[in-house]
Amino acid sequence: MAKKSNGRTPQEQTIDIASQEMLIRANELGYGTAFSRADDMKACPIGADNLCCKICSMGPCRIVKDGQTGVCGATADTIQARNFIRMVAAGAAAHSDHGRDMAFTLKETANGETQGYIIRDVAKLRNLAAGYDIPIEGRSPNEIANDLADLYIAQFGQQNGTVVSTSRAPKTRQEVWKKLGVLPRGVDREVVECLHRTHIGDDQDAEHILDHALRTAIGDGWGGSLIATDVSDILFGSPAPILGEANLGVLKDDYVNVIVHGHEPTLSNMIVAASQSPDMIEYAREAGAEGINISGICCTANEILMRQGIPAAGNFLQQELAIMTGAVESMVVDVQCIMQAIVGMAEHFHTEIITTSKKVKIKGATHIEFDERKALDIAKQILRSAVDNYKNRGETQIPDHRSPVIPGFSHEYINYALGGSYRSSFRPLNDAVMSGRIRGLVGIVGCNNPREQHDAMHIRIAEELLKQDVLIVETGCSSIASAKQGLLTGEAGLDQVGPGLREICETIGIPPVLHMGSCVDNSRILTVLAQVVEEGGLGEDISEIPVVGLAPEWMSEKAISIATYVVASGVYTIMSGTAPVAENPRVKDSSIILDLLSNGWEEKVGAKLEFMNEVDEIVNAVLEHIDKKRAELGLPEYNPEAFGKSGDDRMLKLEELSLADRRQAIYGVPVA
Ligand code: SF4
Ligand code: MSK
Repeated sequence: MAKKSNGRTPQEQTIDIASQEMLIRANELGYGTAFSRADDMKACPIGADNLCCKICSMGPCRIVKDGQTGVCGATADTIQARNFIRMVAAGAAAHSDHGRDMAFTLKETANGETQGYIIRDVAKLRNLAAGYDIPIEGRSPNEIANDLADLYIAQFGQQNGTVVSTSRAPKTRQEVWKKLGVLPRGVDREVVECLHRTHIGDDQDAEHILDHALRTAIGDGWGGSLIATDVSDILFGSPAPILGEANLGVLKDDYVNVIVHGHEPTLSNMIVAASQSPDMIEYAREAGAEGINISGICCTANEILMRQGIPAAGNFLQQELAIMTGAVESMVVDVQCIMQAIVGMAEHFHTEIITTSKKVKIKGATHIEFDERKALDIAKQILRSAVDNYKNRGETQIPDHRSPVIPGFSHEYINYALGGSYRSSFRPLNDAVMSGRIRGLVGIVGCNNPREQHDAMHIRIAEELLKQDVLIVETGCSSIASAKQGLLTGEAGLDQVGPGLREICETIGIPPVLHMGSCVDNSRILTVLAQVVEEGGLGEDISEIPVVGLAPEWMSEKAISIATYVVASGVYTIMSGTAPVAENPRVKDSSIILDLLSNGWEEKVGAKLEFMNEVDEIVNAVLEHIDKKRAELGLPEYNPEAFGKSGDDRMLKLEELSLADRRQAIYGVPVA
């Protein structure tokens, strides 16, 4: 475990200054981290291209030269397509199982079987239910929620028909899917079929395999993930802007620090509530602390940051680094993106790792199983154990770095922000794109990967696009990267953005990068795009909007599923870092899969999936695509000179002038 990195310097490993401080400490103490392990472990070149197969015991087979096949005769493109769809299946399963659990929690809450949960967003519940023809008039929220939960639970095991929430995509998009035969029947059914098709001796046509990848991913984005987001909003409230902070400096020396890490909002929200209860505060004070300080890592951080303003301690690659501060009493984890290495790191300190999901145990961690029926009791049990551990704390080193952040731009809030409750609408957004003040829209999502410089791609791409008047929405670890760099506050980012985008941000009062939640909340981006289409003026389908999806530092199978459903929805998408399938110059057939994912999918669903590694190359591809879509819509060519002469900026400049000059500037002619 204790190992010094043989590779990059901390400054080369991450651009985040707080993380650099912790990596210097890791090197001094001789502790290994994901960064040093990535430096020390050379990736297998055949696996990196996804040109190996171990689906049956006639293999494992490795394709390393032209014309070579597996023992069964499987060609390079078949093997790569099978590996790709299995990643989609795993990613869709993770998101959707989360969605299923949320739907069961809604059902139990509606029937009074949970402890501490209530239906918080009755308006969203009623809107959604009405959209699915569930009667709402004269019925209590619990009655409506019970029916909506039943409908949602049924979508997972449904055998025939269509996953009901796909009806929230634009009609034109639904037609594309229907024609192609990729409307998902049931979320689970499509995942199971991925595994069946890729068993030895089944589907051996790469294009046909990838068609099913689209179907499975649509079942994730417009099914399981959308259900997870809907239910989280109903139970915990739809996010709206709120002030928070991000980075390791949110940990507090004189408080009991508890970090929640993973993805599900159910336990983390209850831990936040319990930490604010007088009995728990008193318990912490009796132990000599000022109170209990909750913060988050990864998407659990996003869930409580965007709803309650609870600070984010960091993103994916900071989970070990947070423990290295020596100030964390407990790290409470649920599902997804939890590195086994945190248990080993915690052994050097006093931190207790607590697993809570029925599905996740880690050897060496304490397991306190979460049960929604006793949610508050379990949350308090976990906090008491953290307080009891406070006395074991040794020397601490908390980096003094944290940035303010304004998260919470749900689809519903954007609607409200643009038109108020009287006339909520996406019209101003569409108009801003049509006029060219906003050149186009980009979603930057996804993870960190220690094989890249931590946070660097997310930030460099975002900074370049903001200068080009591109409005950015972000989720997951990408949004935490931007939060740490101060891009998610109103004023801080505005001196870095183009003139047209700046006018819009100043007028509406929004940051140029909008935080839209956790990685399961990429479904929010889908519904935003559906509403942009519905509002009119930017095409009849999502594929006509000047929009691009980016996953710069992806690492998880969920990211592959996300990229696939974003493309299936009609959005050109670029992933960078390690490509899940790559071309090997010695294996001619290995180019087939890349062509199917780009040109093949463009023909089928109107959007490509591509892989690029250089910031300039990515930014140019994004702008080229946005400008192409603008031209196809007949919109004016992007011209930054045309804007930036109205709004606050102009007024501020006017104030600097003498009265005569001010009149000249306003009226355009000298005025006595
Ligand atoms: Fe090899 Fe074919 Fe078996 Fe894969 S399925 S391991 S290619 S024999
Ligand atoms: S947590 S999937 S590292 S975004 Fe959602 Fe971050 Fe990627 Fe996990």
